[in-house]
Amino acid sequence: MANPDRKMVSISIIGLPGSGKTTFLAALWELVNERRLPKVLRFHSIGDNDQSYLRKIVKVWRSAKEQARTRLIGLSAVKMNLQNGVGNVVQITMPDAPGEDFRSMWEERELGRVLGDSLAAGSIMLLVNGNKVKGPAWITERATQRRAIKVQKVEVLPRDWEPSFAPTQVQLVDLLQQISHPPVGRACRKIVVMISAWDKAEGEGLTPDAFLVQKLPLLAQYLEAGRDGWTYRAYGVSAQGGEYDRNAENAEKNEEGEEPEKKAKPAKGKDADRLREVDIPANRIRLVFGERESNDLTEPLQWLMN
Ligand SMILES: Nc1nc2c(ncn2[C@@H]2O[C@H](COP(=O)(O)OP(=O)(O)OP(=O)(O)O)[C@@H](O)[C@H]2O)c(=O)[nH]1
Ligand SMILES: [Mg+2]
Repeated sequence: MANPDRKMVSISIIGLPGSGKTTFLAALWELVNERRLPKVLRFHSIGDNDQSYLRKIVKVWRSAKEQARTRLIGLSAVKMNLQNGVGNVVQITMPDAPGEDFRSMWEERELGRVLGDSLAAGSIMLLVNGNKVKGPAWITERATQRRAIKVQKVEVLPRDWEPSFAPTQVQLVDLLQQISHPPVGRACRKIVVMISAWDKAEGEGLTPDAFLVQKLPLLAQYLEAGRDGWTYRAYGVSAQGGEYDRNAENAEKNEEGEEPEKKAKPAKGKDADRLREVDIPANRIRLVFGERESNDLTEPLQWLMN
């Protein structure tokens, strides 16, 4: 039976395939269980939660290996009983869904019952891989590039448009619009935009807010305009702290042609050895908010809950 003193909070972690959802959850679980580091929320109890999935992904995270694509496992329920500095206990529910489920909300206009129920209420954490943003192709930019390299415009045959051709930000804005209205969800909620793989994105010298405005202007303007009543914050997160070793199962998929852009990359992550040597593994984590940096992944959860 549910404990009456315990607050129940649901946070839906959403994002396209490869946006860093599973890695974020693994890093969060590592951090809340790490007694040596200060944080806003820490582990309280197992309760009646099944934590086998969290234990499994944390093991992979600690070994500095990339997580398996969640589509190979399917949606997993994730529940954590956490406690704040004054002893209040909160049970946070954050299901880990395959990014393909969010992609099919855009491409096929389809949504399964279990995922639909989890998106209906509560706060949202939107993961966007800062290393994989597919930007719009501007005609003026293309023309300038052609002039610079002195290449004539080639006549391309018209191709039928498919939803998968849409830029990342178009897919994400549609996703947020869908979950802001019945029958899927409701408006006026809190959202954290987590720009993941921040170690790859930070080289541009932008704050997470500036990254959002420059790289995903449609998403930034949609949130800012407040039409669906979102209250938002943007963070940059490096849940691994750098590049982990590739997962062989994911590589196998690539060889079958599903994600060919990764095929040529080496199995060894360039930062993996260094990260495995960090004394307290949770110290690999980095979270950036404005100009501030910490490793407290529970701070955005606390903001989403209040
Ligand atoms: N460099 C770097 N890469 C990261 C970081 N976090 C995640 N990644 C990489 O991003 C890719 C996707 O990470 P996942 O956590 O599996 O993403 P996901 O959203 O769960 O993906 P699906 O399960 O397919 O929906 C993997 O190659 C990760 O290694 C990070 O902090 N730094
Ligand atoms: Mg995943």
